[in-house]
Amino acid sequence: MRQYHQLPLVGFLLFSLIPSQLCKTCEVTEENDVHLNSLLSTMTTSKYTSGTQSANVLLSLRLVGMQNQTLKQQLSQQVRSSVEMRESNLSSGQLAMIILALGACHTPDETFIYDHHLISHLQNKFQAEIENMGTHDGNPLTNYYQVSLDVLVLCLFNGNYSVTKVADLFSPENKNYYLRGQFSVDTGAMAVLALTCMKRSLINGNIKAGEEDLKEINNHIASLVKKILSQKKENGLIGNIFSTGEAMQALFVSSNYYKESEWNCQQTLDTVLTEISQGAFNIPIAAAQILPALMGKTYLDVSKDSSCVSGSGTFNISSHVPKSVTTPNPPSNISVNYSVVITKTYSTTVTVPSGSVFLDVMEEAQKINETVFGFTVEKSSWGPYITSVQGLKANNNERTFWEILSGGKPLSQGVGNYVVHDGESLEIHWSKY
Ligand code: CBY
Repeated sequence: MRQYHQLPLVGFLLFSLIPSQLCKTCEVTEENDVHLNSLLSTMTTSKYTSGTQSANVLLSLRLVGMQNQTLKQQLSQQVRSSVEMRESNLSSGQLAMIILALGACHTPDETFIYDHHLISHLQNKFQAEIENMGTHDGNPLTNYYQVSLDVLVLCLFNGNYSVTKVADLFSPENKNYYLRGQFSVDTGAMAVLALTCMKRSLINGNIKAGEEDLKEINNHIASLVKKILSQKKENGLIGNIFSTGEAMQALFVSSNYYKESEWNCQQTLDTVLTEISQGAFNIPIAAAQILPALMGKTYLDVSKDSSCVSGSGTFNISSHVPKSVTTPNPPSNISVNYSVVITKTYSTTVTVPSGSVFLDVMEEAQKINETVFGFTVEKSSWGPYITSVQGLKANNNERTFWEILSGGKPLSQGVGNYVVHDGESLEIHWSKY
């Protein structure tokens, strides 16, 4: 579809000789700005309900050198007030993401981090994750994606943590890398970023540790990179569409751990661009998590002085809002089967307007029978998250959750985004991850 400049041989040779500390990236060319613009308008035209969501978007915009000062100011304000209003309620990874966003680019936001002692709060929250693992069969309070974010941020912002302890925690055999028996690419990628930050600090002498720790960290990175690459699909996506951006970041910073033939970055990039044009990244956090990789940036760039100067051209955000992907059919109703599965299955048929999402079906079913289909929901940065059905509550200490499926297959979107189809069989299962 797109023409790519052939690197002349000399350039190619030079490229192969780049010292291993540098990243190998592939980036979009100017002719694809249109795709990036659609991501940017998803991020800029949304209403932000959670501080973490704003933080993710702010981080992304700062990393790629977006010029829109007013928007960045607004986001930064939202992020700071979410800390002032509910610091103690934030989970460890939420706080880590907030620090990452505020600390990117050496803006006055940096002072906020230190005035509010956010690094020492994060140290405490990270400590609580570790303690919970000690008392609850190795299960953290949240999950390993967040624990990895914690370590990444403690490393980037010179917080205190034990290198030996972290090296042990991040052993690739740890069950927390797996969700429903599947290696979680999102989680593995975040761990590679955290471990790479630690490795760099050790090599630069910023932190002290024994030879053994460095060796262990190296082995973990190697093994995690292998696992990430093993999740590469034929079309180049890694894991699924929503984990690909983070996987790309991990592969950018670890290019000396795999052969050039093992990953065709360009193919991955092309597939992502096609998916963007089909509206796959239509929620702000999804757009925010893919954008840095498309510009060859990673979360490790946060510590660099140059991380926030924009590249050649600045984006030209079109003022028009992209059309919603759901075609505005004339109002008509569809009917779907809906079941709650615990040990017994409870089923019903529900009629909803076409274009409805999974959550609408659950609400209709709840109206039919509150006892059987009653549920509770919480806001998350990815949209609504189901916390209980029939009063049965998901519990991280027991690794239980409510899994959503269609036609027996787990969905890769949440209840607030998955648009249901006529005649579909939807289920929500009491599951273990
Ligand atoms: N973020 C987090 O703490 C979440 C980390 C994450 C790995 C995350 C995916 C990746 C990311 N980039 O943020 C993650 N999901 C986790 C850890 C979990 C578990 C959360 C519980 C815990 N211990 O903290 C759990 C329970 C296994 C889980 N995700 C469940 C679900 C399902 C939610 C259903 C419900 N009850 O509402 C669901 C819908 C899968 C299903 N079929 O049931 C699900 N997750 C999905 C689809 C996703 C993707 C969202 C994609 C989208 N477009 O909405 C995801 C990006 C994500 C969010 N989960 Co989880 C993974 C993917 O597809 N690549 C840090 C915080 C600061 O933001």
